[in-house]
This record gives sequence, structure tokens and C-alpha cells, in this order.
Amino acid sequence: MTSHYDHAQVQEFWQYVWERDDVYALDADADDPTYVLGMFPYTSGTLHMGHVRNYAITDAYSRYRRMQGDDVLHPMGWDAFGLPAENAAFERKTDPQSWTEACIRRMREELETMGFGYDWSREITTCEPAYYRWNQWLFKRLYEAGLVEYEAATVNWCPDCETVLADAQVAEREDEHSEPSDRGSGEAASSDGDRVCWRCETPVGRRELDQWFFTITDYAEELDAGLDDLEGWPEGVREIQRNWIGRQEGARITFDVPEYGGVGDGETDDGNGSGTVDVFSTRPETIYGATSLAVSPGHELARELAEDDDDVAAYVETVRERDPDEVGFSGIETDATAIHPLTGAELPVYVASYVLEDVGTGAVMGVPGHNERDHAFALEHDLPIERVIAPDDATESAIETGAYTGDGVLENSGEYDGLESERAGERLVADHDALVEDVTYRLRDWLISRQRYWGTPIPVVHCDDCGHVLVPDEELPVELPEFVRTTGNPLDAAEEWNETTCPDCGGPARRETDTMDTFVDSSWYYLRFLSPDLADAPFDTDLADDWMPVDVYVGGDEHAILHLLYTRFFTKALADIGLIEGREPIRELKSQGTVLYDGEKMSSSKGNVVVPEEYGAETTRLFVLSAAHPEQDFEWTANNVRGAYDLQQTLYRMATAFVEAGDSRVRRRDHDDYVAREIDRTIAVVTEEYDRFRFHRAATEIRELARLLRRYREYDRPHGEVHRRGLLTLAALIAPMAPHLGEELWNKLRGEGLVVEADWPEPNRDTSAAQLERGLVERTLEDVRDIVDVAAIDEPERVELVVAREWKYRAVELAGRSADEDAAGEADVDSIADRLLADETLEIDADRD
Ligand code: ANZ
Ligand code: ZN
Repeated sequence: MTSHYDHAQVQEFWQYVWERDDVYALDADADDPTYVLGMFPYTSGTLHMGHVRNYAITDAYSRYRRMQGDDVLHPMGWDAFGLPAENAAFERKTDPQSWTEACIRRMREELETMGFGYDWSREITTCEPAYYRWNQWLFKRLYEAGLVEYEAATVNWCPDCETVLADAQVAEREDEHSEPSDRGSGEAASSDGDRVCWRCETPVGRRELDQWFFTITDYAEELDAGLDDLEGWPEGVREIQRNWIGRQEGARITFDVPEYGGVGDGETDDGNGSGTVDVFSTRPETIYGATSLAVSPGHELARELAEDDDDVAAYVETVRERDPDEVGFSGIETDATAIHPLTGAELPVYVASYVLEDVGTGAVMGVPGHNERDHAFALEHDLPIERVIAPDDATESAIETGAYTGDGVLENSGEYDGLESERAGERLVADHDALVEDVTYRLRDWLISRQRYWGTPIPVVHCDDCGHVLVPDEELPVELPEFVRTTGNPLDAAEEWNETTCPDCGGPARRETDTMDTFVDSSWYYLRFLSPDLADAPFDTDLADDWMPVDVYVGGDEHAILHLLYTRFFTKALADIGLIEGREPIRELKSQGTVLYDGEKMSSSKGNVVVPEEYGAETTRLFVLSAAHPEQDFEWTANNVRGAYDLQQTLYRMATAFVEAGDSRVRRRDHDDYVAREIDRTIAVVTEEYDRFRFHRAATEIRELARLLRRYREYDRPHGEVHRRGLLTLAALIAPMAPHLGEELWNKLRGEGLVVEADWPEPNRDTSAAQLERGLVERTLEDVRDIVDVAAIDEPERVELVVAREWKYRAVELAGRSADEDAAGEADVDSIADRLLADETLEIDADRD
């Protein structure tokens, strides 16, 4: 039957034509293409609904921009390194390379089946030496710029994956997206027991290892301040980054510790080894309530004291091996004393596990009256608890049972008594040299070392004489050796690969066996897409200056901190190295909501994935785009999917019927004008909706125009040109979301050309008039009632029958909409609807509900 839309056949045909005509390749001399990017997929082996939604969004938007006349860069690639491939290889007796290649083949086929319009000539794969050599090259440039450190560190260790995890890869069991868990805030510290590996959910342990770091903390200030200007980013994502960076204002306070004798190398800026210990406090106004000083087990003072004191040494030893959660508020009093900078009082000095080595200065003044953790510690160790801030509202605060952490008026604070706390803090800092205004960040350096095979080898060799030496540029890439199956790090087992010579002295040396965190790969891949085949640099600097930043980036909000913070850091670092001009990589960010199925996230691990093939690519695309705003979650329901399918059939039948009926030239001016106006109005509105990524609303408008055109054909003898223009408009407007259908309609109606290359339709008349029309329709419930009444009076005279029907139809719908906001109006709506339904001449579309 000719009027049946055979989606499978249509899909295949147009995909063939697009490929044949290479329609998605970016024009080589494009000045400043619109860069539309979806977060490239991890090569897990299959596309899930989240991917489909993600890429349907970027695809619809890039098609829309293309029809608007832009050059569009819409590339795709593979985030191909990482532990799962290694695990899969281990389980399946294959190697990560073959496994990953198989995954890519399959996923690429799935993407092609969906009809996504990528410039495949720019495909990149991060596990290929041609890509990862640039990770190594960039590592070296960062190293030269002083942004790489090699340090012993206590690290998060996943015993199952046998690898180190960055802080951001440690998840909380209940809430994966919560704030950092080990940043020195009391509430978080107590939930440390739920720290699990983000990949395999095994509880995370601790280890001490020499590790490679990128010093992202050098950019803490800029990363934080820059968030304010990222107006194209969702506020939610910016807030998550803000919290993660954790900017804290306060004061650095210097305590004399006469026993502390100068082992420091003078390089540290925390006063170590000079007879003083600096602490960082967000509440300098509580200084008169300090009853102890505590340093972390990793603090220089702790190390020094441990040399002469076996008990301290033993304590430091145990806590460093254990999870901070286990050791709670343990601590050990030392022989040292600290002198209170204002009162001169001698305070006991502790080494305590709750003081974190890499937060602030790694030392605190204990103010148990006003800080929860200090309070818990004081109870455990019998330290005096003093109240130095009285609550404003004069409520009794029982300082013995809990800290008072609010603001108030100072007491027991010498000359500062009676001052309001915030003001007192400022005064104290101004009055005393020992207190200096300071800012700290919770952000930690980015630990990039992984003790795994399937990643970029870190381009370093270790030489007994020269220490660690960078592999010269000419010797890059350091390629991975063949995969060996072993429980530890396969690179340690690759003896031949491992043994090398030192680039400096020519003596025997061993290769670094750590590989890079895969987030390094994704921190700059958007730059590689600009010049994917470039052989002598990671990317073309001139192109980067012209084409960056990415105009629209779409992906899941689980990447709010890891990936999206690292890309920002990389861009800034590359700018400082002189490789690019811009300092932010992404202008507009869209974080897409979740696809739910029976209220749960649709995912392969939950076994509720709906495979796109089941309904055909077009239905799936149309459904995921029309179901909800991109940033909202939505439920996958068979009913709604059916609606997307039916819309295609309807449009196809309409075009077929039009072509078969031939051209009728009967003029009915009023009706024709009305329909022409509606076409204009729809174009204006849909354009606006596409601009704002509101595909779901665009789809609704398209449906409405389709309905009107159907009525136009069924009840009138439509004017051929108006009718044809209406149908062509539908084809063009729906093409970004349903490109196969768009082509099919376009081809049927015009017989030539591709809609993908067509111009975006323009209203024939001034759109402000069209907008006016729209304004008229979108009135309040009161107005709607008037409109219906007028229509009813006019009807017997058969004036503008189509118009009257349309008004009524809109009135009912609009009334329904307003009723949502105004429940009181519901009865009115019902009565209007009843009257309209009773009118036998009124057509109610089958697909309206
Ligand atoms: C004294 C003080 C008095 C503090 C007071 C707070 C309240 P939060 O609490 O999350 O805002 N701190 C500083 N360095 C630390 C470290 N290395 N390990 C553990 N805790 C550390 O974080 C700020 C507070 O955390 C700082 O302010 C400090 O305690 C503590 F009534 O100093 B406060
Ligand atoms: Zn050497």
C-alpha cells in the first residue's frame, strides 16, 4: 500500500543518499562553524537510551543550524580507554584492543542506524597511538609548565579494580552526586564508610604510593570565579562545581611552637619547621576559644615529633594505613606546646586523624565550643570547652553537649567582648599580625596515575642515577606493549617493554608503569576534532582560535564535576602554555535528563534498556525529543512511543494524498488566508522553540499544523499552493528531529533536492503579525470564553468555518492549559468542552488524546 510509511526502508534509503552525497562533512574553509558536540560515548559495547537521547538532541540542533545556513561541526568519536575493557578482556579471554574495536564497530553501526548526521571523517578513538601520543605530549608540556607533580600520597584504592581512584571517582553509596566526601567537613567525614568505587561499587580503601598529579589547584581561584560568567551553563552544574572547588574565606593564624625545630626545607608556605605552625580557620573570631592545636598525621611537625617519641610514631603509623573513618576522633597528645597568639596561653599539641593533611595548612586550632569536630575531639580527650560566642537570640546553648556554630556576640574574648561575631573577625585580622586574611579551596590536585594497562602510558622512565626522566618528544608515542593476563598491573609484568635506557645518561632504566586516568583523554578531545589527522601537533592552534569554544555541548549531569571541571582546567592550562587563546572550552552546556522506565533509570545494568531497533530509529528519535524538555527526566511508555510512530504515518499519508489528488486551484480566500497565516505562525514559533532547544514544543506545534492542514483538506477544497506550502513546511520543520521522514516528504512533494540541505522555511509575512496572532490565541480563560461565544454566533452564517473550528479547538486546549494553573477554572473548561463536543460538526482528532 502506497500510503504506508515503511520506516525501515525509508531509513535505509536516505542514509545511503546522505552518505553518498557526504552531506555532513564540514566545509573545509568554514570560518567559524557552529560547533555542536555530544559527550562522546565510553565504548561499552552498546548504545543505551541515554546516549540516544543525548545524540538526538545534538543531531536535531545541528540539523536545524545547518538549515539556518550555518556551517556545522558535528563530530563523533570514542572514549575508548579504561578499566571495563580490561575487565571484559580478562573475563572473555581476549585483549582490550580487540574487545574495544568490536565495541566500536557495533556502536558505530547503531549510531548510523539512528541516522545521526556526523562528519565521520573526523572520527577519533582515544586508545589509538595517533591519539594518545598527544596525551603524552601534553603531559610533557604541562610538566614543563610546572603543572605536574610526582609525590607520595595516601590515595583511594579500589581493591577490586586494583587501582587508585581520584577523589571524584569515589562515590557515596546512597547518593552518587553528593558533595565531596573527604574534604574536612564534619557531616561528610562521618559518612566515609559508604565510600565506594564509582565503577564497581567496592568499598574504597587507602594506600600510600608515588603518584602523578596535575596541579589543578593552581587554577582553583580561576575555576571558581569563572563560573559566574558561564551564563550558558545550567546553574545546577555551576553550583556543583562551586561546591567541589569549595572556596572558603577565613584567616591563616600563626602559633608559636617552640619545640618545633626547623626540619622544613623552607619551600612550604605553611610555616613548617620555623618554630611556628599555621592553621587555617573560617572563624578567626573564635580564637579566644582555642584550647588546643592539632596537626594531621602527615604534617611535618608530626613527622619530627615521631622521631623522638615512639608513641607518636606508632600512632602516625596506624592512622596512615587505615581509613579515616575507622580512626574517628583518635589522636595523641605530644610533648610540644603551642603559644596562643593573643593570650599567650600554653595549649597542648595533638596529632589527630580528623585533621586532614591536604586541607588548609594541615593543622587546626581546636575550638570545641564552636566547631563540631573539635567538640567531638575535646570530649574524647578531655579538653576544656569554652564559649566565646553568645547566640544573638539569647537561647541557652549548652556548650558541654554540642558546639554552637552560629553567629552571635563575642564573650570571654578580652577587648572584643560585645562585638558582633563577623565584625569581630574582621577586627581581629586587622589588629594582629598573627592573623592574616586567607582563602583556601577544598579542591585537591588531580591524581592521574592508574596502575592499569588500558590507558595512556605516562611518558617517563625511572633511572637510578637521574631519577625520573621524561621520554623525548621524538620517541613518542610510548606505545602499550601486548596485553598479558595477570591480576596486578599488566605493565609491571611486561618485562621487555619495561626495561629501557635512560634518555639522559644512557644507563639502564625502567619505564613508568602507571597509565593516565582516562579523564585526561576527554579533557581535550573536543580540540582534536578540529584537525583529527594532524601529525605534528595535538590540534591546529589557528583553528582552535577561530572555532572554539564548543558552541553547544550536551551530556549527562553525572559529569558535572569530573569531566567538565577537567576540561575547564585543561583549557586554561593550554592557554597559559600558549596553545590556545580562549580560557573556557564550552559556551553553552545542556545537561540532559534521565530516561526512566517504571520510575527507574534506564540502563543496561538494570536490565531495562529499550533497544532503538524495536520501534525504528525515527520513532525513537521523535519520541525522545518530543517527550520532554531536554533537561527533564521522562518516562518511557509504549503509548507515547506509539504517538511518535503515528505522527509519521499521518504526515506521510497527507503528503501521499496531496500528490495523488493533484492540484486544485479553487480559491476560498478567507480559509486560504487563515491557513497561510497559520503556516507563518507555526514557522515563527517552531523556529523559536528550536533556538531554545524546546524540541518537545516544536513537535507540538508541528502536530497542530498537521491537524489544521488535514481539516483544511477534508472540509474545504484547499488552495493547491497554500496546501503544498503547508506540507513542505511540515517536512522542513520536522526534518531536524525526524530527518528520514523529512527527506521522504520533501522528495514526494518536490521530487528533487534534500531537505537536509534545504533552507529553513521563512514566514511569508511579517512574523510580528504572526506573533500577534499567537498572542491573540494565548489568552486567559476569560478571553477564551469570549472567543468561543463569538465563534458560536458566527457559525450559522458559515463565516470562516475552518477558522471557527480552529478557534474552538484552540480554545479547548488553551482552557485545558490554563486549568492546570488554575484549578478553580476547571469546571468552566469542562462546560466549554461539553458544549463543543456536543457540536457534531466539530471534528475531534483521534490522536488528540
Ligand atoms: C577554627 C574554627 C572555629 C573553625 C569554629 C570552624 C568553626 P568547615 O568547617 O567545613 O567550614 N579545618 C581547617 N583545616 C582543616 C584540616 N586540615 N582538617 C580538618 N579540619 C580543618 O571548614 C573550615 C574549618 O575546618 C576551619 O575553621 C577549621 O576549623 C577546619 F568555630 O577553625 B575552623
Ligand atoms: Zn639516567
